[in-house]
Amino acid sequence: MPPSFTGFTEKKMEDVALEIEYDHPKSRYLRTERLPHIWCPGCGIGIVLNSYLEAVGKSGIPAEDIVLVSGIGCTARLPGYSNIDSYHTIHGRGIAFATGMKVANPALRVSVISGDGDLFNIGGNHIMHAARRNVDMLVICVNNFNYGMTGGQHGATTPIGSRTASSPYGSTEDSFNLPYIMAALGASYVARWTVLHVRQLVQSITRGMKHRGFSFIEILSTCPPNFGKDNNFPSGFSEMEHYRQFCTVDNTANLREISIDFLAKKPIVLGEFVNERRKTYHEREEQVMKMAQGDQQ
Ligand SMILES: Cc1ncc(C[n+]2csc(CCOP(=O)(O)OP(=O)(O)O)c2C)c(N)n1
Ligand code: SF4
Ligand SMILES: [Mg+2]
Repeated sequence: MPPSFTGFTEKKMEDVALEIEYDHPKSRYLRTERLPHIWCPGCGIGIVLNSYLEAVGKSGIPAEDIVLVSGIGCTARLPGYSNIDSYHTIHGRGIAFATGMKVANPALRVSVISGDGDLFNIGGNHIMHAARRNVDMLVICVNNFNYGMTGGQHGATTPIGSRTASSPYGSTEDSFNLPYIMAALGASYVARWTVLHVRQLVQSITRGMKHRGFSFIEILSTCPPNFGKDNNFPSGFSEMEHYRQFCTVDNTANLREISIDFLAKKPIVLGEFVNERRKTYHEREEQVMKMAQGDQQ
C-alpha cells in the first residue's frame, strides 16, 4: 500500500509512539512513557523543558548529579517529564525542600523550576531566604503572569491593569519586578529571558547551572487560555510576537526600571543582570565548622 502523506497510516499507533520515543533527540533525558504532557497548545512551558534539557547536555554536569525540584502548578509538572531525579513537592515549598537536600548532600546540583505563583506568592518567604543565604542552587521561574493551573487568577506578578479571572476590570495592584527583587535579596546570578529567546535562554541556564551560589532566571512565558485570552494574546504566537517587537537586551539596565507593563507597551528588558561570585551558604558553613573544630583542639 502506498504511504499516506503523513507516512504513518499503515502503522499501529503504538509503533508510531515507539518510533517517536526512539527518535526524539532528547529521549535520553525524557520520561517518554509519561507523554503526552498536560500543557495547552501555545503554552511556553514545553520550550522551557526543552531548553533546560539542552542546557543539561551543554553543562557537562552528569545527569546523575542533578536533582530537579518543583512545587505545584502547570510549570511544576515539568520535572515529572524529565528523566532526571525529580521531586514534585507541595505548593510553594520547592525551595525549602531543595535547600534541605543541598544541605544534606552538598555535592548535588539542585535546580528548582516552578511558576510565578508558586515561587512568589505562596512560596515568597522561602525564595527570599535562599537568595539571602546564597544557597548554591538554580531557580527558574516561569512567569506567565497568573495562576495558570487553577484557571488564571491574578497574583504577585500580574502587571497592573491586566485582566485575569479574579481581576476582570484590570488588576489594581503593583506587580513584583522579579530581577530587581532577586538582586536586592542577594541572588548572585540573575537573568531574564522569554520563551522566544531560546538561544540566550539555553546559554543562561547553562551558566546558572554551573554558577556557584544562588542563581535566578525569570522566563516570560505564554498562557493563551488564561492570561493571554484576557489580555489580547489569544494565541501563544501573538504573545511571542509581542516579545519579538518589545524586548530589548540590556545587561547593564537599571533593575529598578524594568518592571513589565503590557498595557503601556513598555519595552521589556531582558539580559544577564548579575553574575558575581560570593561565598555560598555551604562554603560559609564549612569555614565556621573548621574554626569551631580548631577551637576545640
Ligand atoms: C496549599 C495549596 N494552595 C492552593 C493550591 C491550588 N493551586 C494549585 S496550582 C496554583 C497556582 C499555580 O500558579 P503558578 O505557580 O503561577 O503556576 P502555573 O500554573 O501558572 O504554571 C494554586 C493556587 C494548592 N495546590 N495547594
Ligand atoms: S493553563 Fe496556561 S500555563 Fe497551564 S498548561 Fe495551559 S497554557 Fe500552560
Ligand atoms: Mg503562573
